[in-house]
Amino acid sequence: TVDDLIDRLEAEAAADADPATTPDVGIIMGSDSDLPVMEDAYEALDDLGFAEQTDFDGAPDARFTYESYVVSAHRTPELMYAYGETATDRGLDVIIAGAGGKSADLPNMTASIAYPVPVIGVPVQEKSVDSVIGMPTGAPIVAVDAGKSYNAALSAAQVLAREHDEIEERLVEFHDEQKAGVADVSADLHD
Ligand code: RP5
Repeated sequence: TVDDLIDRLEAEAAADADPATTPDVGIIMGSDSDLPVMEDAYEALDDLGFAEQTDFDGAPDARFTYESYVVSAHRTPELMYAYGETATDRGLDVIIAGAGGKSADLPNMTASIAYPVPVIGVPVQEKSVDSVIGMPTGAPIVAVDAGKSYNAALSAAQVLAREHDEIEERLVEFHDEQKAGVADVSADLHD
């Protein structure tokens, strides 16, 4: 139940776990119908060598990990509050939050609740952009364009790279691969 999930988040926050064993990136989305868009964030993090972490028990599969939950601002506001309020104590360094519709409130509300943990908002559709980015002065959110959850994950990794050289190296490698890809495509044009 939602209450069980809230209890779990609060227990993890109280556990004072070693930050090296907790998820670094939290991915949340308003509905499982957002998954086809949000899956690109998982893919980007996987590409960078992160692993998905489903619980705090035992050693994670990789040094850097992400978790994901469906958290609805409107259907489960208590869970949204619990997720945002426990973010720091649960060891999250950055949150990616996606929501769709015209009232895509999960990213912006989570940004306010989890502050100062940075939140990268993903408007799931074009019509969700204003709702996600429309924050008052003093209440920041970082956001990508509609549907660009892959870039949200790259941005999350950039945040982590300020602290972790390993992630910075992976990001530079990724960029180099992209450059090589462009060069290859150019070469193919003249074949
Ligand atoms: C938003 O409402 C969700 O983020 C989703 O994009 C949209 C529709 O949700 P469902 O009705 O498909 O669950 O809050």
